[in-house]
Amino acid sequence: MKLYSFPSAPNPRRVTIFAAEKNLRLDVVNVDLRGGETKTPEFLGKNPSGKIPVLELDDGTCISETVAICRYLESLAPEPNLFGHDPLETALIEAHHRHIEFELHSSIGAAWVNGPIVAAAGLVEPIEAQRLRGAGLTRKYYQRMNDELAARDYLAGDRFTVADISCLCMMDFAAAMVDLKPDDGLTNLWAWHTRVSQRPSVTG
Ligand SMILES: N[C@@H](CCC(=O)N[C@@H](CS)C(=O)NCC(=O)O)C(=O)O
Repeated sequence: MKLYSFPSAPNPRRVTIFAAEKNLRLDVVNVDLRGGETKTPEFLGKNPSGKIPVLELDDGTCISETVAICRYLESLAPEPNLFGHDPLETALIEAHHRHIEFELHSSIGAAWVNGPIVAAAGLVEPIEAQRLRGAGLTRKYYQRMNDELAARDYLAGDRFTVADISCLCMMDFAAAMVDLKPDDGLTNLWAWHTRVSQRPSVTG
């Protein structure tokens, strides 16, 4: 299986870590994201959204969207389970995961898309108010996670799940590329970050 990726991109990294947890081998193909390779007719044939990650199976079938790819990998290799064992746990993990995608990811995304790196690349006309709003909501979400992690070791409960992978990748991206590193005072969040960053799937 081929994974279309790009070194600093957080979404393909989610898939890479997810696959490593499952001991599944993916052949990584790095695309020229900044040079527009994901917008070529050839790549749009793999994913009409023109985004990575894309998982290409040996028969040429392409799966886009991080969560769809991870669900496919979970079906191929059910253990270790990362999406939930039973109806209730699956629902609770899904809820936490959606909060992270729809609240944290979208806030970081707004700060990124309207920030200096994307502007310098001439890709989007930045809107400063949107950048500030995204940054403010990101910081608010960091505080919320810090509060939640006072009562448990992982984001969706007492064990590592897909929600932790999604959060780790976005938080690292935000710190490295969007000038949105969580404050040092968020000690529960940083303890969680250290805990998950030490996993073999993350250290590589
Ligand atoms: N909802 C998609 C988002 C994918 C996404 O935004 N990927 C970024 C890289 S991390 C990308 O390809 N950006 C290029 C673009 O938006 O043109 C997913 O979860 O896979």
